[in-house]
Amino acid sequence: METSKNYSDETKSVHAGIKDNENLAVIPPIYQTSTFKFKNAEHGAAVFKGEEPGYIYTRMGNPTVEALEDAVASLENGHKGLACSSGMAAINTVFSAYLNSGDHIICSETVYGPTTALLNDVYSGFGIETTFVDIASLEDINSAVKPNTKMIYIETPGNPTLVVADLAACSEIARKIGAILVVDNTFMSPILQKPFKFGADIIIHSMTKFLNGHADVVAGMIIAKSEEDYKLLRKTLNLVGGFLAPMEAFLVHRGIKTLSVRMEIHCRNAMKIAEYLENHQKVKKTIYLGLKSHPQHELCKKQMKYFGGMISFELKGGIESGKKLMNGVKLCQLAVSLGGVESLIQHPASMTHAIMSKEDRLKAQITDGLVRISVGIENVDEIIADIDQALKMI
Ligand code: LCS
Repeated sequence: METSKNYSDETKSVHAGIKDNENLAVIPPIYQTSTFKFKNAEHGAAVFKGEEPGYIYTRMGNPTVEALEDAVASLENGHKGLACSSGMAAINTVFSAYLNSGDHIICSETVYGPTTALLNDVYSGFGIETTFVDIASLEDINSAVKPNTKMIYIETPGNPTLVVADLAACSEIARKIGAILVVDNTFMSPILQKPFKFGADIIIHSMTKFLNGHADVVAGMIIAKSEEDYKLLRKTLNLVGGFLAPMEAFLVHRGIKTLSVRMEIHCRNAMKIAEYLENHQKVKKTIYLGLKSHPQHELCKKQMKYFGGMISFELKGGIESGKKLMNGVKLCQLAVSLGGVESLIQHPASMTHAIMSKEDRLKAQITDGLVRISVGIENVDEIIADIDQALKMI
């Protein structure tokens, strides 16, 4: 299909990126090849120079991967996508492309633990300084600005405390200081939130999560808004090498066909589970963007379609009660990752965010008692019954 911007997200999920092919297969073949032939020496030289269209070598481009890139770029209303071998590869490619020694980056203090560690443990060694801020506070962001600030990097909502950034206000700050705004949109997916609409410059996804949706692939995506950004990012990705393999790209593209319906059920189920948790006497605090009690609920209504499939909560008995809950559930699986059709439960302080120092975790309000649920698309009453029987054991 023409990846026309005029189609709805429901239609794009099913058709975007799919092109007519030699045998008119409804699902195009998987180009499981590392390299491509040239017709002759002249053709090879012309393709390398970019004077003739064609593929060269899969790290530099592959039709199966390109189909997925077109699909996600279309869903995000962006210019072009760049598929990466993981979400971390996507993040690293963006940092490598835009940050140089002597630069400063403002990063949300609430991001996936390894993103914090990548800046603290790797990029600091390259002479890049990071200030971690509370992205809910525009004052905090403004006061972190330095003359050499080149990038503002946010996840919204942030992993795992679901703190929300005001996308329009962040892009305004970035524009004012001549920096770029990079948004990790993994928790929302393009169905629920469109960061380009609010002025983001680059979007990142861990496609391991909602985009693929089936917990069987690790993959990432960068979406560029302009040809200039795309060219820089493509050159960087070719050189740093974190390109996505064709089979993985095929699987993610297949997963995206059901993205819009999956997101609807994730959101519906999560709302019901959050209401159940909020009213449970053993639960101290429930964090869900759809609850009126979420301090940024009104902002969420402005910049997202629905409130997502992620819930974090704290039990009155702290971490010991949390452990009992995680050991007591039967239908929900005790595992990290998120965004798949199955409900997963995990403990950020000892799992996804264990790589951060306790001090950094507490600054980001990732308390030891916090438990995170990625709500799946199972029957919601059965998920609640599972949590309920586990809570009775505490
Ligand atoms: N961005 C976000 C918001 C994430 O949650 C993750 C992984 C990544 C980037 C990295 O993507 P990956 O390289 O794993 O594809 N988040 C995980 C989590 O919360 N549990 O396990 C992985």
